[in-house]
Amino acid sequence: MVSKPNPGKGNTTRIHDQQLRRGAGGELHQVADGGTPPLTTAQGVPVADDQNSLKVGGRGPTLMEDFHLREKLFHFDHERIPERVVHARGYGAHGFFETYKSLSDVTRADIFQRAGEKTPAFVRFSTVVGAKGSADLARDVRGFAVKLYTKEGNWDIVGNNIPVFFIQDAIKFPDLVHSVKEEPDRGFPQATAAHDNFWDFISLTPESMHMIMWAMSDRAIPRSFRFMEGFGVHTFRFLDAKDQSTFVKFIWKPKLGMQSVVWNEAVKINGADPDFHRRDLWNAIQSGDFPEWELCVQLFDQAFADAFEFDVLDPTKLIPEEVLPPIPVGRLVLDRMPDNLFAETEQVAFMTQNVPPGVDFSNDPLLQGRNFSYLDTQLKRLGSTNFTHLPINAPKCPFHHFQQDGHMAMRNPVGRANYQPNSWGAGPREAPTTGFRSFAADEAGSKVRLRPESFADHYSQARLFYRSQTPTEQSHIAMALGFELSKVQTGAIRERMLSHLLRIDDSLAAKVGEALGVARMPKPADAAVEPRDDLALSPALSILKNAPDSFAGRKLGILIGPGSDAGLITALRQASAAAGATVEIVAPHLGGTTLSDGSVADADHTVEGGPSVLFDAVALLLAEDMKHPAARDFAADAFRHCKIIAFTPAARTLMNRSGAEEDEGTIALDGKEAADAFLAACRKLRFWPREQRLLG
Ligand code: HDE
Repeated sequence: MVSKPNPGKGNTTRIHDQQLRRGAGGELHQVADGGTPPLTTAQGVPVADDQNSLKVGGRGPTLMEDFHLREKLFHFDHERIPERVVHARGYGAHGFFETYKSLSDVTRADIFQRAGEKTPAFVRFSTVVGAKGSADLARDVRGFAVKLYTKEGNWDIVGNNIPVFFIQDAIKFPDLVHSVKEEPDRGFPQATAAHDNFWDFISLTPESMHMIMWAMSDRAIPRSFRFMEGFGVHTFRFLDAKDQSTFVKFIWKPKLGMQSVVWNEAVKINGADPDFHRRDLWNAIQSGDFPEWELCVQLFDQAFADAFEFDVLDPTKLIPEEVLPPIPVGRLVLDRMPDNLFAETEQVAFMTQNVPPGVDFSNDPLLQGRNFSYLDTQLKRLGSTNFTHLPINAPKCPFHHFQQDGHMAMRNPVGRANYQPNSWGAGPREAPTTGFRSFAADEAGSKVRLRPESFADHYSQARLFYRSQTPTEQSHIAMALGFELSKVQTGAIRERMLSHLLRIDDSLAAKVGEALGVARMPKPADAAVEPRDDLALSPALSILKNAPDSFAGRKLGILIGPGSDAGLITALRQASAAAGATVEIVAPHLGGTTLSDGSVADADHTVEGGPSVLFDAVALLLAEDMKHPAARDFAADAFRHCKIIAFTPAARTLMNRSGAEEDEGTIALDGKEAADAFLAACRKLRFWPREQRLLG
C-alpha cells in the first residue's frame, strides 16, 4: 500500500499494513505480535515502525528526533571495514585437524603429542591481488591460511598454494604489492598481474624468477580450493622437550588430488560464475562432501641445511620432495561453513607470529618481517587491539593475561590485580617449564643491510620447476607468459623479461619471444652467480604427473533437450554417484523438458546460463539437434578445453557444428555400459593430446 498525500489535512496514512506482516509466500516478518521476537534498536528498544521515518506530515521534513532512523543509517554508514591490503577476496570454513601419531621426538607442541587428537580449525582461502569483489579465477597465487585452535593457544600457518615467494626480504613487500595492484594514476587493471608496472618490477627483480614460473603455471588457476596444495613456505623450527631444534617445512596435500583449469576456461568462468571457487566449497561442504588435506612435514637438521645446495632461509627456494620426502602427520577436514561471512571469514585475523610452544621461527628475512606486519595490519583492519576478543580469533583454550582496556574491550581483568608480580596472590603467573620458549640460537655479527651470497642463485630452481613439468604444462607456462607480456606496452620491459627467460630455458624463451613477435632475442640477463648444472628433475612439482586418476569431487554437466533418453540420464547419474561426482543438468528451459519416457525434467541451468566451463566433463545427451548458439559454445568450449565429452548420435550434428572432432576423449553414448565407460574415462580429467593438435 502506498501512502497518499492528503494536502487538505496536512497529514497522511501511516504504512503499517498486513502485507508487511505476511510476505507474498506466506512467510512471517518480524512483528511483535507474531510469535517472533520484536525488532529492537541496538539499545534494545522495541520498534513499532521500521518502514517510515518520523516526519512532519507525510510530505514534510524528517525529524532529527528519529533516533531509530539515525541509529540505523549511522550503523549502515559504517558497515565496511578496510579490506585486507592483500588477500582481500577470501572464503573460509571451519573444520578440524586430526593428529596421526605422536611427534614428541621432534616437537613438544601439544597438538602433536597424541594420535587421534582433534583440534578445531578455521581455514581461509584467498586470491592475493584483487579487491574483495573481484572474480575467483584470476591468475594469482592462492592464500591458504589455517588457524589451529590448539590447547596451548592459536597456531596460524599462513601459507599459499605455491611453496616459494617473489622476494627474499620483507622490506620489498610494499613495492611488490604496489606494482601488482591497479596502477595508481588510472586505477586499473583489477585483479591481474598483466600490466607494465608488475612486469617492470619483476624484470628488475631476478629473485622473483622461480616464483614467476609457478605463477605462470596452472597452479595459479586452480579448479577449486579443494584441489590445491598449501605450503607454509618458510623454514620453521620444531623444538622438543629439551628445546632441541629440528627444521620443518609444512605442506598440505589435497585428498582429491590437484587439478587446474586452462586459461581460456578461467577467463570464461570469471564471467559465467565469478564465485566459482566459493560456490564449489560451499556446495561441497553443504552436501557433506567434506574436503580434506593431509599435513606433511619435511624435517631436517642443521647438517642437512649446511649440505643442501640452497639456503633453507631463502623463501624463493624449496626443498624438492624427492630430496626430502614429506611425512604425513595429520589430516585437516573442513566440515562447516561459517554462520556469517563478516563475523568469521572477514574478521578472522591470521598472524604468522601465532605459534604454540614447540614451534619456532627461523631467520628467514621474509618471515621475520611478516611477524611484524600481520599484527600491525589487524589494528588497521579490525580497529582495536581487542580483535582477539572476537569469537573467531579468541583461543579455545583457557587464557589469562593482564592486557586491558582499549576500544571495544569485552574482557578485562577482574578484581584489584591487573599486573604481576603482585602481593594479592591473584592472577596468572608465568609458566617457565611449559610456556613458549624461543630457540636459543647463537647469533653474532655486524649490523648490516646485506643479502647473503647463499641467496644469489635466482635461476636454477626456476629452471628445475620448468623442466619438471609435462610438455602440456610447459606450453601453458609459455602461453601464460605470452599473454601476460602481450599486455605490457613497454618494449624494454618485455625484452628484459625475455633476457631472464633465456637464463631459465632457451625453448621457453623462444616460445614466448615468438608469441610476442620479437625479431631478435636479447642477451641473457646477467646472473649474480652462475646457475647450477641441471638439478635432478622433481616430478612432485608437476600437477599432471600427479593426477589423481579419479573423478571424485568433480562435476558432470549433461546437456539435454526434448526427447533426451531418460534411462541414459539415470545411468549417468548413477555412474557419477558411484564415482563420487555430482551432476548438473543443462537444458533450454529450467523446468519442463519432456524426456523420452514422457517424464518432465527440471534443469539446474539454462543453456545460456550453464556453459561447459562450469563442469569437469560433459555429456551431450540430445535426441535432436539443438540450434541455440549457446549449445554450440557449450560443445566447442568443452572440446577446446580438452574435456572428456560423451555424445548421443543426435548430438553429432552439434559436435560437427562446434568443430569438435571425435578423438580418444570423446565417447559415443549408446547405453548403460557406455555411461559407465564414460565415467571411467572421466578419471583422466582431460584429454590433453587434443590441445597440441588444436594449437597446431
Ligand atoms: Fe602475507 N600478508 N605477507 N604472505 N598473507 C597478509 O595480513 C605480508 C606472504 C598470506 O586469509 C596481510 O591479515 C608481508 C607470504 C596469506 O586473512 C599482511 C609479506 C605468504 C594472507 C601481509 C607477506 C603470505 C596474507 C594482509 C612479506 C605465504 C591472507 C591482511 C614479508 C607464506 C590471510 C592480513 C587471510 C595476508 C603481509 C608475504 C600469505 C599485510 C609483509 C610469503 C594467506 O599483513
